[in-house]
Amino acid sequence: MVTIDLETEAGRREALRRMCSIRAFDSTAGELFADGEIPGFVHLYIGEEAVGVGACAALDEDDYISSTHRGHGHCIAKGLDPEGMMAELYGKREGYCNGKGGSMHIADVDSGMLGANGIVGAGPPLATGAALTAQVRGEQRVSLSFCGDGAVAQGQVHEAINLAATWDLPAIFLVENNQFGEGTPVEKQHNIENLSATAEAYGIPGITIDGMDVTAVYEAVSEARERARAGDGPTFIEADTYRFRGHFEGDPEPYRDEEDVSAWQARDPIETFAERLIERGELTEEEFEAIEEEAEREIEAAVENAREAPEPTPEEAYEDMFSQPVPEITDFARGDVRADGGDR
Ligand SMILES: Cc1ncc(C[n+]2csc(CCOP(=O)(O)OP(=O)(O)O)c2C)c(N)n1
Ligand SMILES: [Mg+2]
Repeated sequence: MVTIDLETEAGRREALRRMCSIRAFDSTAGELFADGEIPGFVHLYIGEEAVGVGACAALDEDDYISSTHRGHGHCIAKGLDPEGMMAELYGKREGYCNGKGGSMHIADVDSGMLGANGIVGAGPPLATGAALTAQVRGEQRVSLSFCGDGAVAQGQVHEAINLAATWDLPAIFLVENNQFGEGTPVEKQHNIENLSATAEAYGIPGITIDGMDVTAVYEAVSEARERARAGDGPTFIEADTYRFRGHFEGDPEPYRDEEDVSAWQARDPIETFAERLIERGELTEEEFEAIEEEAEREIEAAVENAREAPEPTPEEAYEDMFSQPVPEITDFARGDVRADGGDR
């Protein structure tokens, strides 16, 4: 069963709501970062919401995703709670990774979110691994990895696709072609016009779709998921999209023109989807505004909660590092031994 059924009116409204939630989360995260209120770095997903939401809507709750350094949208699309995410950005104990991950390392295995990742191209091998687990265990789970156009030039991405293709693993490789890897335009990174042509080398289907259209993403991922579940192996999907903000907050963006940004902004995935729903008589302008306002309130509440939430204690820095406790580290954290192993 898909998480959000875009064939239904309620499903379409939920997809719109989730896209608005991502927009509100990342707009706020950008402001908080600029104000110096949250540590680390933030890469915003604004403009790319239709990719994350369309893809995760087509997945089951039990399916897995792996993400990127630009992962807030993937988390919300997969159903993670903005409150736990915001607390994570603030480095608080209530965060999804107890405040140790921050923006680029939010993970929640229970929700099928295997992790955002600061290492470009590190997501596809995780998805291939999870898909292999499902195949070995005879489970029906599918794993989808999001990665960027820049990541497609990474060796480990090709190893991951090759293995998944060769073993017919239930995986989906979804490339978010947002036209740039940092400040390098996609045509200066690759010698092929459509990145989906990569699929040919691995003998799997490859398609390029409009990543600004949540329905197009949903349909492509639904088909890929059916194929994966039938045991026919992975699909490579390239979703053409655009990041409306800089690579990171504070990026002076010398590599692109205002006109290009405006042309893509005119195809805003939230506005265009809402317009379509209004044209169909499923939504009114007032209802759309109410959805946007509710999303903003939800994120404001998440910020308030994160501000009030307790800081982790220094001792907690040594927890959650290994799945099995390492005695030397635990003893060190307790203050029983010195860093060089000697007694205190
Ligand atoms: C292995 C590795 N190389 C380089 C970097 C530095 N880096 C961070 S994001 C980025 C660009 C990635 O571009 P893309 O995959 O298109 O993702 P986008 O930022 O456009 O979403 C680079 C080079 C990194 N984090 N990891
Ligand atoms: Mg990119």
